[in-house]
Amino acid sequence: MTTKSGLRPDFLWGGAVAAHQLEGAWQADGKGVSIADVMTAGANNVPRQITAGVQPGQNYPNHSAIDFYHHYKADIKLFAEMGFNCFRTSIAWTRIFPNGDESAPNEAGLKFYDDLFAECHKYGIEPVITLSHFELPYHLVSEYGGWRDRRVIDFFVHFAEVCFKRYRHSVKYWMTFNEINNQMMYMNDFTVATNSGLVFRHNEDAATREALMYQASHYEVVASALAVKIGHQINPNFEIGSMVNFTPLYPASAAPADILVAEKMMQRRYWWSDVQAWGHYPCGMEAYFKQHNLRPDITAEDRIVLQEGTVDYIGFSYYNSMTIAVDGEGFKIVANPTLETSEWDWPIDPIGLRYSLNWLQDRYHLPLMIVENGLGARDKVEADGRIHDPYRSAYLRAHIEQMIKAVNDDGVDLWGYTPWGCIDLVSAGTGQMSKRYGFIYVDKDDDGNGTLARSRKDSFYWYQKVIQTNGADL
Ligand code: P53
Repeated sequence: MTTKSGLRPDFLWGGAVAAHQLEGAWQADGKGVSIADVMTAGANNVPRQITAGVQPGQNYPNHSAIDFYHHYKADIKLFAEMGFNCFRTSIAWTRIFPNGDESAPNEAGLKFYDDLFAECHKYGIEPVITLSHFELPYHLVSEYGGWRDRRVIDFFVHFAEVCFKRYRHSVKYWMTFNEINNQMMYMNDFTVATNSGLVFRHNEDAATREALMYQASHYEVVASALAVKIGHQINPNFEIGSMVNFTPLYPASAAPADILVAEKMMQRRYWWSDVQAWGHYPCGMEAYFKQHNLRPDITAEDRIVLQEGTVDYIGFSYYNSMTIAVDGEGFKIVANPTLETSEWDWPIDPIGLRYSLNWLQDRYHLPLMIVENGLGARDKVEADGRIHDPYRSAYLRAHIEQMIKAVNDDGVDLWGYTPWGCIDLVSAGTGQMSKRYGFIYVDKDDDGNGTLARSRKDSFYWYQKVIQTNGADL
């Protein structure tokens, strides 16, 4: 059965956030320090620094964020007013295990999410939960070197198991690792730190970085598979998905060398979801490891685990496409002259979303969920307090149109849509507040000043109507 738009009647409409980007309260009720708590503020093209522990005099925007920890009741009420029937957030690992390697969880942290999920259910809002969204306990980074250490698998699996048991009746939709494939950009310090808690030492050159990234990634896909397996034992009705950043790579021209390099780089970018969906490494990656003399520690037992813990659906973020051309032995990312870009230089490509849905459906034959999409933009508060943000609804409208085409014309099995940052929060990439995604404005600036008051933007009412009509009235 479908509705007028063609979407399923139980289509999941909501919004997405991550604990570290909105909760604040970084030391409340026994919470430990996470990797996000040592990320300084950056700006457009000014990278955030990862400091060695929390240093005096630095600005760490995630420490207070928008203080959702103390505002969640009022915020969820606003989500309910918009008509959300789902809400994607993450569980801050350090609220449950402050250091990451304890055996007993922190009851106060578990209780916070009991209350949060109960508040969602009060309004018929289904939580969609990411277990690890750039929130590795910092202790695991400083003492174990992050995911370069196999022991971190057990710490994660223990964390997952505790959450699955505690929330077995309050959460049905889960994802293991947020944008697990970002780290393919292993030369970017921020990306490897957020994904895997990898902080490279000075003597670790490019080849070492690459090898460690594959090692950490392997441990993560094993941990993910173990979590899937245990989760299904705890509650067979759980739907546990992977979560990849999906950025299709378009060949810059019809030259066969460009087509091939785009295809090869797609293989290198999406092997994480291949493993999570298929239960084994794609042959192209096995060949790549051999060719490059990469010898990740992959045991025969690991390979069995991978087979036993395949995911139920594919969750993915979609913001933009990228365009790639062959460049000597390698490749380069080039501008796509057919696309406009945002103020933060992200291309805007709604058709790319339909392309992505087709690609993922054909590759995995699994249900899909768009768990992030959106436009980071500056907003202006008018004298009367209103916020006119037609650029935001225009961006989302164009993407929802393509999503609906993918469902109706291409037969894609799509469960839901949760645009990113439904309430303004701290940008992951830049640490800014001024890069806003929300339907709900939060009064706080990049220097941390503001009342934290919430107000409805014009897009709030637009999205409310979209949800009310299940996507028929855009
Ligand atoms: P911001 C890089 C590239 C694409 C998506 O990003 C990314 C990142 C990491 O910065 O992250 C995802 O806040 C991520 C969210 C993040 C969102 O996209 O840099 O899952 O945590 O906030 C938007 O504009």
